[in-house]
Amino acid sequence: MPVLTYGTEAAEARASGAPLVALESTIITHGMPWPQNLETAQAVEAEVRAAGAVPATIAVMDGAIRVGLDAPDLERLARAEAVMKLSRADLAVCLAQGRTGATTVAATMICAHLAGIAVFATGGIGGVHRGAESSFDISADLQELARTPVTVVAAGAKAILDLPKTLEMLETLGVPVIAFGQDALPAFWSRDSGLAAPLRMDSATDIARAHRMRAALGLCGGQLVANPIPAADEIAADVLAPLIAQAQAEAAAAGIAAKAVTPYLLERIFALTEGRSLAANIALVRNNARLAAAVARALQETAAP
Ligand code: PSU
Ligand code: MN
Repeated sequence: MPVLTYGTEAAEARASGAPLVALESTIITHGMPWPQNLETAQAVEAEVRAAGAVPATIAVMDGAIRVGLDAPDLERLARAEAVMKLSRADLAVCLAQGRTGATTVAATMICAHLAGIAVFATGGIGGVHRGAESSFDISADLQELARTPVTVVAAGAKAILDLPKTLEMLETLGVPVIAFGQDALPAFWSRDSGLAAPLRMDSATDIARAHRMRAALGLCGGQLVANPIPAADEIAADVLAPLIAQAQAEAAAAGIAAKAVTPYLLERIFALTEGRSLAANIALVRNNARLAAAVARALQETAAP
């Protein structure tokens, strides 16, 4: 069996040259509860289609990388339990053992690049965790952005992280962090992190040009487009701050570590906001899907310099 397989819609898009947008699957299996996870995955795919591109949700199923999940597969993944959370380190092992795994931002970038897909929409990337100076917990997403040439549209890094350290790390790694349509770096559930973004762009065409320019210069790595959540859907940062601190303290007390940290914090913040964080999360992923589709289309119209 080939390692890389395509869903029906993605295969058609490849044949006809239609613009594709990659979507991750960890958000489905580890980021949201059933059944909102499936509803969100379907809604995000619909946003990409409505914006004139073709969605390709990526996961490992039955020992193959699946680029584009047909409807029954998407539902099977959303219902599945004991799915591996795959980053760069885990991908080959999951495939070799014929297991099912959900791809994080890092693993989705790798698979998208293998499939020739240049644009990827997610919710928020992983980053430098608070307390990383003692835990050393820094998401492999950051390294991946430094080495794999995919433009990732996210609502910034998740606000549960240490955002100043995450920005410093991205700068060190040479990753362009581009706020879309504003000067401030967005903070996932909130539009403004209180930090200035290093770069700003206001159109999908500019983002596509910068993507092509990096390739022309032979620079490895991708770009992070930080797209603020729509104003109507945001949760103010000062409302969230004490809840994030509480979730963090609970995670520490419960001894949560490594891959379990991000899913644990997201679930606790969901409970502490009485579901508001999930509604915001859904809104921001949909918003990112729309922008990613616009970038994928613009890339097709942008010649290499
Ligand atoms: N965005 C969301 N929900 C999520 C994630 C992102 O809205 O669950 C996932 C992504 O797959 C990201 C991962 O790559 O969390 C980061 O995990 P870690 O911090 O363990 O690297
Ligand atoms: Mn981690």
